[in-house]
Amino acid sequence: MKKKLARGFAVTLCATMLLSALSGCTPKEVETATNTASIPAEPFGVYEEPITLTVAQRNFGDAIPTGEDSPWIQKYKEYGINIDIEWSADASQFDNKLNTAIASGDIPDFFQVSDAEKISNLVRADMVADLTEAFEKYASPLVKERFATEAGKAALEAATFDGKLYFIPINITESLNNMDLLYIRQDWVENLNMELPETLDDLKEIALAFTKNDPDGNGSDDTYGLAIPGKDGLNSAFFTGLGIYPGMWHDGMLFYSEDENGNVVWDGEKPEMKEGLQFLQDLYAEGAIARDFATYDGGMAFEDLNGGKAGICIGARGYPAWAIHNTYVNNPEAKWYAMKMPSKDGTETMLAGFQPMNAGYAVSKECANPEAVIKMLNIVTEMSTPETELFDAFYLPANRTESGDAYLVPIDDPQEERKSTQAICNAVANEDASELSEAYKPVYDNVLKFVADGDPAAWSDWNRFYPASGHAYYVIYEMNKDTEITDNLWQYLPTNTMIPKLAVWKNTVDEAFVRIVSGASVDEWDSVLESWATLGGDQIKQEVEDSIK
Ligand SMILES: [Ca+2]
Repeated sequence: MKKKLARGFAVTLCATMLLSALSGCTPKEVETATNTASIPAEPFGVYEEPITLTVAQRNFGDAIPTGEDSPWIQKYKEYGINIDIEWSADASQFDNKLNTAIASGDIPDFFQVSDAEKISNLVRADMVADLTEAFEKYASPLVKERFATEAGKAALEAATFDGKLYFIPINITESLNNMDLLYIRQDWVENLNMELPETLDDLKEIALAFTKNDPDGNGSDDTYGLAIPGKDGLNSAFFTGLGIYPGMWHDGMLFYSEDENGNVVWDGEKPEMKEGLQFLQDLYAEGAIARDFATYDGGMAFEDLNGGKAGICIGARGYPAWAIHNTYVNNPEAKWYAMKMPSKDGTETMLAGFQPMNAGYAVSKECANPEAVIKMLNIVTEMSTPETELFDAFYLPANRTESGDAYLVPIDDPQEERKSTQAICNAVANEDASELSEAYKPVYDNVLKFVADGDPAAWSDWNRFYPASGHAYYVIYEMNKDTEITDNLWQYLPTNTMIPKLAVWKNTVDEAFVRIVSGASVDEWDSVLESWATLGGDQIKQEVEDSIK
């Protein structure tokens, strides 16, 4: 898949011209930095004559200083890199301030960009440096190794425009990390003498029994099946049971795939979409979904789950850590079982691959030493990775309490969660933590502690990391090792034409979802799709098609 400049730019031209017109600025004419050639290409080479980089920094109220006193900034100094914080802002104000800086043409040497619109504006306005050569020459073997992973390669490609690398991608994740799971009250299933679901029909039967057959055995009609966190709870993982992925992904984009004729389609256009809506409508009609789910937020859904009112939910691998962790505290009989969504016929459900990054570091075209940012990336990576010469446990990701913005150029191993899960699960299986990194020993201790004495404080680690089916992280990283993943045909951040259209579309879909699940005809979905075609659906589909030619 080769990305063309036209993908992001022809379509963003108007927005950027508007931006320039409003601010009265035109893209700056700047010379390409020429002094990199005289510096030997050493990934950790110290600048004999210290250089200074200006930076814009987001603040998160971190415990560790994020300003000049940051241990990271002190560390960079040892390499002859002085960091001058030109401006900083709270996370809530940072984007506004950055927009103003971009519009006025006055950007610092480097800064984080976390949305597609700014990324394409910066490239279109020719304000950011081409990092291709600096990355090639200066990136350390370890950094290159991280970017050589499947997720790393895809992220680099997403940050490459017209063959030039303009951003250092961050927040790179493996597709497996985005996999949602079905969580089900196993103790209720057992109370009702039922079996865990193998098909969607089984799941429906269980949801209805949770609603009607007193699964908690208290003699009162006080439970229901599936908790949905509000009208935008059109949970994509639910539809994976039908082999489609119609929901909005985490960076606001839709999932596109090819139909049997090889045409690009949004998954919501496939016939399985109506099947799924019918399934949910059936549950709602029988009271197995809360009557007022449309007014729910996440907190209300979690309250129902933790309070023993609802027995099924669909969500991320972290749910046992922060969403449903109080169920066991409230009721030591409660057992949450994590599993992949069952499918129609009991075969394996699909896994969907997302676009691999949602943010990046940009370097100003006026920065005299773009390679210094690559060096900082090398230093951070080395210092936070055990078994490297520069490693210092203080900088280990698991030991850091500050946000990534404090150390300015973070790149964590995209496979970190998979590797740590495997290490923890292996250690627990062998009851031997001698090979386990210090950072993961508390998790290991908790898993064994829960096995020994059922300590509620140890429940969420046990529920996630115990090496057996039913345990969230084990299910995701160990039981899916060889699972084939269907990648979204669109692997980039949404373009400027997509962003506003998708925001409107999301509202339309949310409302249609509520209407249909609450009882309107499933055929209403056809007219919703017709309106989408003219409101942007066809145009976006064309962009997706063009991107894969
Ligand atoms: Ca009951």
